[in-house]
Amino acid sequence: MAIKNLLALVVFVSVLGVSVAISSSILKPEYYGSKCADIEGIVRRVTEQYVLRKPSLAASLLRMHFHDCFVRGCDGSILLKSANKDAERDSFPNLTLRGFEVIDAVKTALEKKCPGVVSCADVLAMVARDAVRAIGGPWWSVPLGRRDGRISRIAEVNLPSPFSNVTILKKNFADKGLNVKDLVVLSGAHTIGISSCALVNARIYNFTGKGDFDPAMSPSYVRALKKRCSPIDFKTTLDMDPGSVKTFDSHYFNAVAQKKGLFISDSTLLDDFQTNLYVQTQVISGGFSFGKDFSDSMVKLGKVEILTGQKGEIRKRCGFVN
Ligand code: HEM
Ligand SMILES: *[C@@H]1O[C@H](CO)[C@@H](O)[C@H](O)[C@H]1NC(C)=O
Ligand SMILES: *[C@@H]1O[C@H](CO)[C@@H](O)[C@H](O)[C@H]1NC(C)=O
Ligand SMILES: CC(=O)N[C@H]1CO[C@H](CO)[C@@H](O)[C@@H]1O
Repeated sequence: MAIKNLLALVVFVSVLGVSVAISSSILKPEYYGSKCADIEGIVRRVTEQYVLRKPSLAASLLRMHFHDCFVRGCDGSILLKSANKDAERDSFPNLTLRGFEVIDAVKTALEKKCPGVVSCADVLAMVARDAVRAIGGPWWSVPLGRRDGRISRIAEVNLPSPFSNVTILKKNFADKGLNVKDLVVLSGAHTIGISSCALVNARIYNFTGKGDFDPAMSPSYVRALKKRCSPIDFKTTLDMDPGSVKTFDSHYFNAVAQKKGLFISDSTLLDDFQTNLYVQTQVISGGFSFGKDFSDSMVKLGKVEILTGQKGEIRKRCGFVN
């Protein structure tokens, strides 16, 4: 009876056009409980196998979940392969995505135990969490029950740009139902991982076309970056959070506060009252609330435009629709 009422409510609310908000509350950590035992243990063990051997994978797996959620929602569409090379994963920002083999290994292990039960979108959400945890980051309970999409289009990839200011970024996040706090907290993911000179050279060599650098950057940081990146170097890797790139901590906010944000999208967090206040608070408190805040915002990110109920499918292989 209670379930019937709930379904009626969902149908009613979907008709009103707010199915996103309601369906997201359908996700729950124990979703697979009776359908397959020890899912969480399998995902964690396989993820750890890879990440402990190669810790740099953690950053890419976390970023993969973010990219999945921001394009067509958290529906595993980032994982789909296209023979014509026109899927999300073929787009420019994907070039540095690594770790698809981790997702495949986890999915294979799950399929062996309970075929056709766990969605690839859920696998990705759990792997991102376990990868962060494996390198010393926080742990959060991942609400489950997402279904996999069948569509992945390169033309739809419209991720926040590293060249955007905070006004634009706030809008990008608001469009996904995420607020200003989520923006600054999730930017803290840049406490791990790497980028390359390609995305930074314009900022340090020719910011306004006069051979200058972005005044939002500290001159000593610019000098260090120039040492590593020649003006025609588009390959050499750069740490996102120099000096603390391998551990998931709050050091990123120290870097931003010292004008050592790698991208404009990092530095610009000082330009808005609320994001600036958050940065300074984490610096002063030594990241007092960052772990908890990050966990909360990741759960929200993981609910963006999800497919539930009869929508989508449970993919058998994450790279291909059934
Ligand atoms: C605020 C908007 C954001 C922008 C503009 C942005 C932009 C970028 C860019 C340009 C890179 C470098 C990629 C490359 O060189 O190929 C990067 C790396 C990364 N991003 Fe973001 N990002 C944003 C938010 C996020 C969020 C919300 C997360 C996760 C929750 C995230 C996680 C990461 C990680 C972990 C890396 C390092 C990847 C690696 O080492 O392979 N980013 N980001
Ligand atoms: C942010 O960027 C947009 C687009 O480039 C621009 O129109 C706007 O003026 C910028 N805002 C601020 C506060 O710099
Ligand atoms: C800097 O930018 C200006 C204007 O876009 C361009 O004319 C000049 O060639 C650039 N200089 C370098 C070193 O790239
Ligand atoms: C990891 C991955 O799938 N990379 C692809 C990203 O997109 C380019 C084309 O733009 C492909 O060549 C890569 O294989």
